[in-house]
Amino acid sequence: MASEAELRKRNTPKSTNADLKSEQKEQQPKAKPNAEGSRAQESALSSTAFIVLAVLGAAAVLVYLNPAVVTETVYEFFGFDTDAAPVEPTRAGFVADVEKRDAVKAAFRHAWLAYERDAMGDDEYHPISHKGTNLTEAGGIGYTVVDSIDTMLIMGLQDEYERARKWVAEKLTFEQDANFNTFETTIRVLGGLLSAYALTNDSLYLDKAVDLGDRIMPAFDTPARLPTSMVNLAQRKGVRAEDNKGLVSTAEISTLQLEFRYLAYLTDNDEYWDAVENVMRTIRSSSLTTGLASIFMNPEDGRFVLSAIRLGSRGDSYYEYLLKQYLQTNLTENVYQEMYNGAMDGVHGHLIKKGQYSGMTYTSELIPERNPRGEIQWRLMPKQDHLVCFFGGSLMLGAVTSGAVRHPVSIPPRPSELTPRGKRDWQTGVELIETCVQTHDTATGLAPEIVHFRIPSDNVVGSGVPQDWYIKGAEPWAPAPYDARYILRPETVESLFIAYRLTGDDKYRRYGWKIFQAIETHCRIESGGYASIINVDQVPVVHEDKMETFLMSETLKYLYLLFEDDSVLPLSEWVFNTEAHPLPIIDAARKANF
Ligand code: DMJ
Repeated sequence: MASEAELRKRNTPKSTNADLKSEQKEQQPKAKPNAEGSRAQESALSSTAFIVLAVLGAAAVLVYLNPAVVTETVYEFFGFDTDAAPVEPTRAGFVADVEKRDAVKAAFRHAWLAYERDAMGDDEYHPISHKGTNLTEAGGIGYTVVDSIDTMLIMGLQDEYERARKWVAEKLTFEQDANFNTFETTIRVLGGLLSAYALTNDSLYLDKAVDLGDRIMPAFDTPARLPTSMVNLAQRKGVRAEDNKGLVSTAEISTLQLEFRYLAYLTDNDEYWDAVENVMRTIRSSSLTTGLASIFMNPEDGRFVLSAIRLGSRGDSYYEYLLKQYLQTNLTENVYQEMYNGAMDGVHGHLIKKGQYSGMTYTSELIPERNPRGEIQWRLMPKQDHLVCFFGGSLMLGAVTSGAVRHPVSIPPRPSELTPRGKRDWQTGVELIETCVQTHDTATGLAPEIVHFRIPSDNVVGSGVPQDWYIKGAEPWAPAPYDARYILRPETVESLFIAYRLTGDDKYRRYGWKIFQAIETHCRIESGGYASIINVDQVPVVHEDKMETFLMSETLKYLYLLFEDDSVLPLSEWVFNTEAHPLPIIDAARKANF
């Protein structure tokens, strides 16, 4: 942070003195040799000079502290499309908010130390009963430890990190004869190991990642080469999930790519790359003409199965990884840009909606139904999962990369730096983030798991303008529905972090701080750890005895980075996997081959 003297120095713009002098020059010939008049004129002159200096000084302070506000004002004044192309991109002046950043770091320690005390090495933590559990009876696979390691490195928690590393070195084994979810194991454990390796260059993590990757690879042995939902790590065997008739989730099979591609890059073993690229090839050849993807596929024939289309569960990270694969290889694999652009056109054409009362931007789902004649019709369901809140930040990130005329763009981007698609996506991204922030307008200040938006057929009665969104089934006399929970999810703060990095607009930090304070007030367990709550609209809250691993891997990491200097993990050099594990942008010789 600049000292006051430094600020003052910077805030005395050169033009101010010059302007003042020319003003004085102009005034001199008009002055009458009358003493009183001359005193009056001198005093008028010095008040004018004072006002000019004060206004220019205030403007300079504003520009220095928050360039985005000024840029936005200028954009708004002249209209979004009227600016001239800059020769050089502009950049917001990011400074860490040390106090808030360190408050988040303290929260991480509060979570980690409780877990370490009560459950070190167990996959999951229950902070109220002070217990840990494993995902299977066979034993743990480092779900919480590995998911948390890179956050410790980023936060500079050296002692905690050393102990976690020791556990990985001495206790972590994947020789567990049980079925583990292919997607979750990849994004949390493989992603965590690869990120730890990228941040430290410590071969321990790469060796473990290779071991785990090799055990997951047999999951791809299906007729269509789409990975099974589960994998037995000791038997090295893919296992069809009993639920969903052996079908696979689109998001789950298309959210392994960053991890396996980076593993291939590090090891020069193209088999990892081929396995995940095959999945993308199959998806592309089976895709709907709208660019959208149904949430289930059949691993037998590689085709989409008639099922819902949404940006929430089972759909979300398909869209996220289209963009991130394009980012991972530094915008060189055009097929991902093409798929991403097609998907974003589909999303805008079919899923983006406006609330009927306050005009909030939200995303709907499409549900396939058969009409009485047996024809398929798609019904719009105005339901938005908390999970969808990653999408605002993702759209903004896509706008400044896939949707940019040239790279890098200014911070925030100037309209002339974005393509029409980029401008559209930026605008929708900004609006969706506002919507997600507004869904925190609850008794606790935390957003529910699922919100519904009102549509005209709801026939809302009563006076006044109702809020655009509501929690379905939430009635004062009834038990809280599933939708009303907050389970420490990261998606809104993830978007706030990205939006802040791309704009420098302090409002994103203010939103993030409010959410952090609500977590502190309602989810923090005094004896250690944080717990989910079962109803965001009930105070005092009722806790659920679970601390999801993504609190430490994602929620607190994104909050920390929101208040950190932007030289830490710049978005031009790192791409975050869907569990917030940063992986470097790579100059891979290998490119998409389809
Ligand atoms: C995380 O495990 C990942 O972000 C995943 O993509 C979906 N959501 C959870 C956190 O909400």
